[in-house]
Amino acid sequence: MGVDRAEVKTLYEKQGYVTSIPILSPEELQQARDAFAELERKFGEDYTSYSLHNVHMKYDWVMALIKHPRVLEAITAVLGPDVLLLDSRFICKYPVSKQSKTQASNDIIARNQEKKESDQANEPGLPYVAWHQDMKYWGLDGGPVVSVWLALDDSQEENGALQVIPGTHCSGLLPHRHAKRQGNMLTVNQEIPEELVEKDKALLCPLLAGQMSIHDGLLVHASDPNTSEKRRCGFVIRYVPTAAYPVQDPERPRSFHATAVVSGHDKYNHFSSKKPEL
Ligand SMILES: O=C(O)CCC(=O)C(=O)O
Repeated sequence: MGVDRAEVKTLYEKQGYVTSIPILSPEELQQARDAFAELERKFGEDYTSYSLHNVHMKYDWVMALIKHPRVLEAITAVLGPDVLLLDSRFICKYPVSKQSKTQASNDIIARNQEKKESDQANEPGLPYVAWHQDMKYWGLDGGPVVSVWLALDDSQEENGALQVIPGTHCSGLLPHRHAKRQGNMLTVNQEIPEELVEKDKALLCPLLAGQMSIHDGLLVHASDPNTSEKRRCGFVIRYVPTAAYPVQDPERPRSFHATAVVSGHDKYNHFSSKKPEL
């Protein structure tokens, strides 16, 4: 099972994303799922839904996913040989029956179970990810950001798989505002106003557990709530070429304290001064 680097690069440049790239063997997938289950037991699901941020600094198995040879084969095909890990986070949408009252009231859940899926996708309160571009959040220049979405569970329409609008990586950075609908999982609650999102062009990126999709930092993407009884856990990894550098935004000061060179060499050291003293 290898990655066709030329195909990945061509598709990525054309569409802004590539999906269904096989990464983990059945044994590797099982190990990752077991290790994640241990974190769920230790921290609880309210925490593991979105707060496992940059835990590659703590757990070798997480760093191993980031440095997985097949992941890096695809990433270096797109970014070239010198690559820096910027950030990582698990994003886990739990089955509708397990979501806590802070995320959705029991009344909403009970009503959801009787409603059609199309209605459920618009239910207020259930965790979802609003339409956005990753670049808006990162504030970088000097190179693109590539995001990996590595599936630990099958990710389908009913449990809120990623959706993308192909080609939007060529549209530049769109305006963002605070999301109007409750439940947006994004850290700063950003969203692109709906009149600027061509939702009729959106495509779902379903993945089997162990596969990944990759998308450009300017690609417009989102995901609906999990209205099923199946967990949807993904590991999101952001990579940049070592030539990229942080842009200071006085409205949103940022620190990059979890970076690491994962391929090639870093002759720039743009991020190294941002690391805390050990
Ligand atoms: O996990 C999701 O549903 C959204 C992930 C996302 O926005 C991203 O990978 O950039």
